[in-house]
This record gives sequence, C-alpha cells and structure tokens, in this order.
Amino acid sequence: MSEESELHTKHLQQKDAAHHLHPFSDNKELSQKGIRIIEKAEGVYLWDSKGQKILDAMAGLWCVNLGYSRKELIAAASRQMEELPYYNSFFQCSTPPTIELAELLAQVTPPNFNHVFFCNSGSEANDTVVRMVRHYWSSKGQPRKNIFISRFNAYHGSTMAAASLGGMKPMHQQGGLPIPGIVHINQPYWFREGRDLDPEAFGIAKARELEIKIHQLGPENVAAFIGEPIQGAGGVIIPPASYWPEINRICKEYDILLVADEVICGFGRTGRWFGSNYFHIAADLMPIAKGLSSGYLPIGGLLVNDSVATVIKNNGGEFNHGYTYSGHPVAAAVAIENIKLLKSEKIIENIANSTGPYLHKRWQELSQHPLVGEARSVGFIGALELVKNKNPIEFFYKPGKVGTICRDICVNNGLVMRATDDTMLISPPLIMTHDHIDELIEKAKLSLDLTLKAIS
Ligand code: PXG
Repeated sequence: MSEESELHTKHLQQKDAAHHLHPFSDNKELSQKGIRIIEKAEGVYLWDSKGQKILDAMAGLWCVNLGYSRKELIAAASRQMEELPYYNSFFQCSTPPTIELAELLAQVTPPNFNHVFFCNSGSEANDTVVRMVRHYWSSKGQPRKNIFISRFNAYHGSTMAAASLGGMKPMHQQGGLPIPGIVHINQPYWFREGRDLDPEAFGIAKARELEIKIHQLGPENVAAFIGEPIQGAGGVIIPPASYWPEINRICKEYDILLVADEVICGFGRTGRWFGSNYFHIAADLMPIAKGLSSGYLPIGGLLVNDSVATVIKNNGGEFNHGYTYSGHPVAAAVAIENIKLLKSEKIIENIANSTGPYLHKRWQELSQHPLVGEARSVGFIGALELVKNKNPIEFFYKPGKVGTICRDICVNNGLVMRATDDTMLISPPLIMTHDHIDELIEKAKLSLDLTLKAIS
C-alpha cells in the first residue's frame, strides 16, 4: 500500500468515526478499529481504499445479483433521470416504468400472482405484509384473525414490524420488540438443532410446531405464517425437503395466509425465479427487494396473489398505506432492465444447469476440512458450519469467535464471506463463472487453513 493511499484511508476513517453511526455494529469498537472503505467495483470484484482487490462472494448484502458496473443498468437509470426523475403513485397517478415493472413482475411470478404493492426495501415490504394481511382479514369480516406466526432466528428486516416478525433475540432486546400479535416457533435447522433425528422426520416435526401453535392460539385468531424459503442472515438454513409441503398443508387446512419472504431467494438465487418455485411453496404473499434491482437502487415490493388482491381491491376500500417513493420511476427503470437481463442472458437457467451444480460440487470439497462440520448449498447460496470437533460434532464453546476470525482472514485473503456466529455464508453474484468459483474455493480453503492455525 502506498503512503498516499494509507493517508487517504486514515483521513476517511477518521471522518467516518466522527460522524457516521453504522448499522448492526458496535460503533465504539468500529471507530477504534477503523472502517474498510470500498471505493470501486467491477463484475464480481471490489477494490478498497488501500487498493486491495477482493472477490465479493456475498454480492454486497445478498443483492448485487448481476454484479457491479453493468452499463445497461446505469444507462437505464440515467435515461429515466433525464425523462422523469420522480413522480409518485398516490392520488390517482403512476409513471410508465412503474406500470411496466408491475406487468413484468406478473410475467415472472407464479401464474396466480398478478399484483404488486411497491416500496423501497425488504423491511418496508414486510411492514406492508402486516398491514395488508390484517386489512385483508378485516375486509373479509374476520378482524380477530390477526396474529402472525414466524420463526426464531428468522430475519425479515429492521423496522418495528419487520424486526418483530424476525426472530432475532438481540434485536428484540432493543426497542421493546416484538410488537403485539407476533409469535414465534422453532426453525428447521437440522445441523444445529436436529441431528438426533433423520432430516426428513425433523422437517415434519418443525412444520408441525406450526400446527400446534395454531391449535394453542385458535385458528380463528391466526392471520398468517411467514418464512424465508431458505433462512439467509440466520445462517443459510436449507430446510429438509419435507418441511415446506407440510407447511403448505397446514396453512391450507386452517385457512392461514402463507407469506414467503423472497427478499434473498427471489430473482434467481436458488436457480429458479423464486425460492417458492424451488420448494413449491403455495404462497399468498411474497415480499421482494435486493435482487429486484441488483441493489443498484433501493426498491422493494409485496407480490400479492389473486385471491388476496381480489379482496383488497373489491372489499378493502381505501388501503391507508404507502411510501413517498413507492414505485419510484428511476428505481423501477433499473429493475425492468435487471429483469430483462436475467431473462435475455439466461442467468437463472445457468445457475440451475451449470454454475450452481459446479459451485455445489466444489463447495462440498470444503467439508473435508478439519474445521468444517457441514458444507451445504442450493443454487448460489451456501454455508459452512465451523466446528471444534467433527466426530462426534462438537461446537465451539463461545459462538461467533471463530466465525469472526475466519471472516477477517477471508477479507485479508481477498474474499468476502459473511459469518453468522460460526457459520460462514456465501451468496455470490449470479454472474460468477467456473473460474470465479475456483478462485472462491481456493481462497476459502486457504482462509480455513489459516483460521485453524490461528485458533490452534
Ligand atoms: N427479508 C429478508 C429475508 C432479508 O434477508 C430483509 C427482509 C430486509 O430487507 P432490507 O432491504 O430492509 O434490509 C432482509 C435483509 C446480513 C443482512 O447481515 C441481511 C439483510 C440485510 C442486512 C444485513 O446478512 N437482509
């Protein structure tokens, strides 16, 4: 690193420490350590202010699906900025890109999904879930049917309602959450919580916790169940194949709406358009964000199936909900181009048939490493479980310490992986090639070796 780039970095770090409060960070500790400043990016690589080149195996925060520096997305934003930088969707108005995006979403979603309510993030999409679902049951004359069932360790966002739907205890401890009317059941996390059962039996048992909870609460009081097809931030928890079919059955039997949070799984991550396609989830509502615009501009939405949309449209009267930037024309123009590129470059088919299976095969090699208790992946989302001992499985005494060491070693080796406690996660840009995957695996192997050395 040159003296000039060191000075430049220090200068920015000092200003950041003086004025910027960071999300999900211990800001005091961060100020002392000094922040990493990402200055530019191209394709699947980032460059920090010290000039280090880093392979981004997290696609930013699970969102830059088409990779960085796509000229088509930049041009779409720029064109729309010139034409109409802003207008809203309130008070009998809309804009051409907003309308075109709504139509395009109807084409790529399951056939019974033909409506979208736009917002700006996954958190807002999930706040919209709470308001729309309760409004739906009220409009059907069942206002008491208003309780949501979610799962411990789910992540649905950071606003009051979204964080309440989420099941992260450290989040609930701050700000008096969850808000009333939201309860949680256990997650289908076989590796950490179910190894004494066969995975499929465990999947059924965890799904049946929903049925038990519905009985406890009374089906007449339960509005909806919400789950991520694959839990992302919680640790890339891929449910056993038995799980979602049983959830489908239970929601149908007790007349409970099923919300599949597609914020991470949507737009190709599993090798299908949506995680709901991959697991055959009979969803009524699907919150989306992130990969909708490949993260180039903030945009989210709530996809609504025909049976819910019909009630909201015909019986709901005025839905008193919305955001200044709902359906923002520039963000919509980028999302349209993003979806067109996913289609024309057959990116999702490629994940399903070529790069996804290749990543799976190479990722499995890492399960041979003495630190790795399990390597799992679907499409372009995966996890490594770091363990103290492999046979029998023994976890580290203080969760998160080794994961953090490994994460820091990865970055020093030019690789972004995320750690949830001692589980290492990847969610690479969907455009990664076989060569990029080879580079990812080599860097991950080296980082695991160095982590083992550091803790021995
Ligand atoms: N649902 C899911 C499934 C998510 O993963 C949200 C909703 C909220 O989206 P917004 O756009 O409001 O952030 C998310 C977001 C992490 C991390 O550390 C994960 C997310 C966001 C920030 C950090 O893994 N997921």
